[in-house]
Amino acid sequence: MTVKIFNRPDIQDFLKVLSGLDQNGGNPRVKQIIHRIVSDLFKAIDDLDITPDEYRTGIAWLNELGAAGQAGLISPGLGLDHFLDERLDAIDEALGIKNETPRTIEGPLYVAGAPESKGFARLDDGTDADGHPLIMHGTVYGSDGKPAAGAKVEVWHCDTRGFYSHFDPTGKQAPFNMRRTIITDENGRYKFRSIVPHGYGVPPGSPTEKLLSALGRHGQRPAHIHFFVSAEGHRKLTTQINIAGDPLINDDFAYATREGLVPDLVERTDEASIKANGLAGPFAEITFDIRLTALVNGVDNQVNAQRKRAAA
Ligand code: MBD
Ligand code: FE
Repeated sequence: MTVKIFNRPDIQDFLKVLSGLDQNGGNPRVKQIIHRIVSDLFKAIDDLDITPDEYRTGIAWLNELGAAGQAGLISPGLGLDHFLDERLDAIDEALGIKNETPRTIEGPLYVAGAPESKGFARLDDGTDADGHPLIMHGTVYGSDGKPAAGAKVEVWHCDTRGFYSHFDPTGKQAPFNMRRTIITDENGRYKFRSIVPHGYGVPPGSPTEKLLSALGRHGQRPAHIHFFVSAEGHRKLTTQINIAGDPLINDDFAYATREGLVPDLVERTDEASIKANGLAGPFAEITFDIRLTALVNGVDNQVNAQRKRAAA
């Protein structure tokens, strides 16, 4: 027996009432969004005959997810972060804006306030003994195609265990380990020394992992390095690069891999390069230039206030 009640006039009226659409107070945008999302949920319950038991299982999972602080983790896992990027790309395309360095998702693990330096920074504190040294560098270009001096390159990545400082379950890492802000030099160049990060996996046994498992999916990401890049007169770029050769590059649970964001990684073994970088042995080198886009009518039309809200 299939029962469908979604289209009943009293149910449709009920949706308006529970969304406050019959009230003068409140926020009209919130009312509009809640009305739509709860309507879609009602319809799904009706169409799929979702039982009260199934529904309560979902509610219990949401409580677990919130208690674990993982709403920002399942979000990329369910592709929503990537979908938002696809929308920003489509908006740019409609405006005739070309993103030569593609955007990709921020993820939930950025921390503001990393130490700042000019031109060069060492990101790691040397305590990750398994780390293979990495030298990464490049030029930030402005929308005029010229190197952007004084641009801000914020960079963060995880260690060889896949753990980020400030989110390390072992509590082992010092604050801001593998997080720095580098201001490009007079030639628009940035450079850093660190270690090659490993991939990331969602916490074992977590609500995020439980849902992914129920979908027959894994919660692993290929090794990657995050960037925010900003400069006067330009839109802030949020992106990541992948470590070339990682087997999960095209199997990322967060769907962040994009063409143009997998630079070559060159293994350097010659004494001259080793010496020139003040290292003791072979290291990996990545060269990656970054091209920013201009403000639109004087503003960043895609500014993301996520960080400001989190700080408030
Ligand atoms: C990460 O390190 C990350 O970058 C994303 C998008 C999700 C989870 C962990
Ligand atoms: Fe990450």
